[in-house]
Amino acid sequence: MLPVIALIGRPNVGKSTLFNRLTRSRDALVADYPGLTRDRKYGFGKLGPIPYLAIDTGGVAGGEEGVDEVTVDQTIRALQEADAAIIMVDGRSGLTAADEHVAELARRHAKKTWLVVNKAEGLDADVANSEFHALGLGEPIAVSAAHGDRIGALMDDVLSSFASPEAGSDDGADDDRELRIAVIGRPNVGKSTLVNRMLGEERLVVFAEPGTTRDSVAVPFERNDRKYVLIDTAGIRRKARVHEVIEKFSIIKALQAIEQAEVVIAVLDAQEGVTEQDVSLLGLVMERGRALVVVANKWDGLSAEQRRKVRDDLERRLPFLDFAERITISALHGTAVGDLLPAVERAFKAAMRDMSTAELTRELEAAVIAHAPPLVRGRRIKLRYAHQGGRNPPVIVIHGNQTDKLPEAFRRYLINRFRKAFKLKGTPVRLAFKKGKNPFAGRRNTLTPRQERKRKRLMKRVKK
Ligand SMILES: Nc1nc2c(ncn2[C@@H]2O[C@H](COP(=O)(O)OP(=O)(O)OP(=O)(O)O)[C@@H](O)[C@H]2O)c(=O)[nH]1
Ligand SMILES: [Mg+2]
Repeated sequence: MLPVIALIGRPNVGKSTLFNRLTRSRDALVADYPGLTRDRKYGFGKLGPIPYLAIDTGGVAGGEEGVDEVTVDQTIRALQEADAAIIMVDGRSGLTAADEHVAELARRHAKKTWLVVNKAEGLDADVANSEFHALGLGEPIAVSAAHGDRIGALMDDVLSSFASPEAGSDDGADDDRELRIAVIGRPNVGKSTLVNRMLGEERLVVFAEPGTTRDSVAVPFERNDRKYVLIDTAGIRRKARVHEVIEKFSIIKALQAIEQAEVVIAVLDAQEGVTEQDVSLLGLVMERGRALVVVANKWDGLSAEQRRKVRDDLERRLPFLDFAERITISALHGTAVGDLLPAVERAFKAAMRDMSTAELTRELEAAVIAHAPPLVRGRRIKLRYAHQGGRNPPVIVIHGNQTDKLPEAFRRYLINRFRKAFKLKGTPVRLAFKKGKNPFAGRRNTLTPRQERKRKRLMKRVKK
């Protein structure tokens, strides 16, 4: 499980600014895809020693301004879902009644707290901090979220109190290892019905056990000599009323499941269409780089007209998911449920694909010949060679000149070329760009084709 960090504070102290910094993809591998919501409250982060999940909250007003009950409720819920809270105050405007109110919420609901004095750039840390000792939340830490000052040190401190997740589990390279599949989606889209269908009726009893909000149920099973684990994020069934599924939607729970799985099955309700929450959840799957199968459930009972509309909706609202297979099913009747595991296997295989430097570079060259990159101030952007920088998801590292000027449309063109050439259906693909003449100097196993040929020649000579 990733540690969950909630950011709380009164309005305008800089919570969202810090959240954006904490969840920004470090290497800017995630491109700006059209249709993808940028405005997030939940996100994966990796600034510091271990990865984590961050929650942004609305500002809690207090004192003279009066209390907004909805925001307070949401803040309390965030604190309950989180393992630690960063309480933010504003070092320029000083201590306010609202800060006291926020501190009180933190004392009551947070498991661990860090008091952070923001907007401290250019201020003496001791002076900025002095009046906030009164909040009784320990030694304040002066930072600047906007400038990034001391954010690294803050996260080192916050995260050092949590154990690092098991190393090496991300790759999933081991063939014997079970394939972990997370089933996610909004409440009532039919996740439990689907999971039961996939497992067979006899496993139903598993789901009668209550859990907590944070827990998902992990169910191992075997099919065709292959081991799987289904991670079901569906809600809790109270024993008293087994027939009624009481499902409390938690994005954090979904994110934890995405983190633990190699492949995600995202379930939508075809009768409801694609909702805002679906889009933002799917965006998070993509941002995390997980292989994905999109399932439109409740396909039964839709007219031809309605079906066309849902198909349109999927294209129009989820253009950033054009890489994923879409399967229409009826979990209730079992229609097409058998297509899911093969699709999951295809997506996983694509996510784990190995691509040689020679093949990648050949495809890059062909792409550039078919469609030349643009000129920037009279100089053509040069893309020279490519090699694989990771898998699950596949990362393709491209070396050249002025690569930071490459337009988004061209990046997408390249991704589509690689996708076709290497059959990367079902997985996000990431491009990383490197500038400079000889980035491979002194490194092993990352030679360009030309360097590789030279190395082989040299090796032959050495052997003689
Ligand atoms: N000088 C300075 N300004 C900052 C810093 N961090 C944020 N700001 C500014 O403070 C303002 C509020 O920032 P937000 O991140 O939106 O604050 P928030 O806490 O999310 O606000 P609410 O969501 O409305 O509660 C913006 O104008 C930011 O640019 C900082 O470190 N230094
Ligand atoms: Mg905000």
